[in-house]
Amino acid sequence: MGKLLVLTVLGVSLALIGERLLRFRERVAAPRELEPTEPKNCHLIEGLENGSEDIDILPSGLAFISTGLKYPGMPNFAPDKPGRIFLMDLNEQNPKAQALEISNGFDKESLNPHGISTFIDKDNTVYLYVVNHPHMDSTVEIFKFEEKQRSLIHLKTISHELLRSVNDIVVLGPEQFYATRDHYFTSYVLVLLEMILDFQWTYVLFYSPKEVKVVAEGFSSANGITASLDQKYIYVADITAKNIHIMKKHDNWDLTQVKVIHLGTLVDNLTVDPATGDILAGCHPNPMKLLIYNPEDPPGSEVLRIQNALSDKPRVSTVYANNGSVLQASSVASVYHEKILIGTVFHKALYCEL
Ligand SMILES: [Ca+2]
Ligand SMILES: [Ca+2]
Repeated sequence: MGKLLVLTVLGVSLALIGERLLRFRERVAAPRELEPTEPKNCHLIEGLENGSEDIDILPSGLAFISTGLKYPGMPNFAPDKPGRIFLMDLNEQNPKAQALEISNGFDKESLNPHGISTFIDKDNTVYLYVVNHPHMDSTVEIFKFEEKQRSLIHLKTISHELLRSVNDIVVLGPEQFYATRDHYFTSYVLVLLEMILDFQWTYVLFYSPKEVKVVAEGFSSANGITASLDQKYIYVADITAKNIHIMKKHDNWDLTQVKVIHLGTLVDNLTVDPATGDILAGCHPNPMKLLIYNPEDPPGSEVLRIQNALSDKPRVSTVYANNGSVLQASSVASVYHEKILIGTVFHKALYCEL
């Protein structure tokens, strides 16, 4: 009887793993046919050769761009160079990307910037919050932006036992933010296992100096996060589940799910169009090509716009789609006055007119 029990348990486990493997294959191997789509007058931005993972644009048109992300399993073409934060003034006719100086004793060599979020205080001081992975750890760095000097003054490093494998943040008050955790494990082998078996152990965290708590969980891999214009709703991208969760924000900062919008493509960072409230999603249409990089057959890029996300029938349209011949691995898109800046995990950004 003992052997029969062992065989039964083994059989059930193998069947479960087999089913998860099949679902994983469906999730990552399914190719997505792309109809090439491009807005007007697109050109690549020089200076952002090491990627433009996340972009946050101030109401004044100044865009912050995080570059040089080193992330396990993702190609990096400048592994010895530290990451940097670039600035572009989108009011200029031909805006150029300029690296920002960082002051106040911050260890610039260890900067490995991932998701970013700006916060404007009541006195109009601009703060830039940066998810950092120094030595593959996860911290959130708070910088004060000095516009005249084009520099960032480092104010604080936030670390916490719940701030692990952080991907992106959205700041909604002084030192009050939501952050996503994209993996439960940190070792690459276990991360792969986690992806294949789809444990759904990742979450959204709320951080404030007084309270740190998990406010939403059960994501396959929580990635980009942003807030609606009125800040009543939080939008969370679940990259491997290929969807966006619309969450209601409560007074105690807890989140409850309103709905899930399925997009059928890996959804990375999210921004909101300041003029319309539409969600813009930087997406990866070819998961396998992203996981196994081949310069001869690179991963493509896709940017989707979601209109009326809160209504019964949100409308999803393609803003940009390319098979990788122009733009590889788009991770974010942000708009300002009929202009769009599309960032990528490891290559230059693309700037177009809408
Ligand atoms: Ca972000
Ligand atoms: Ca991301």
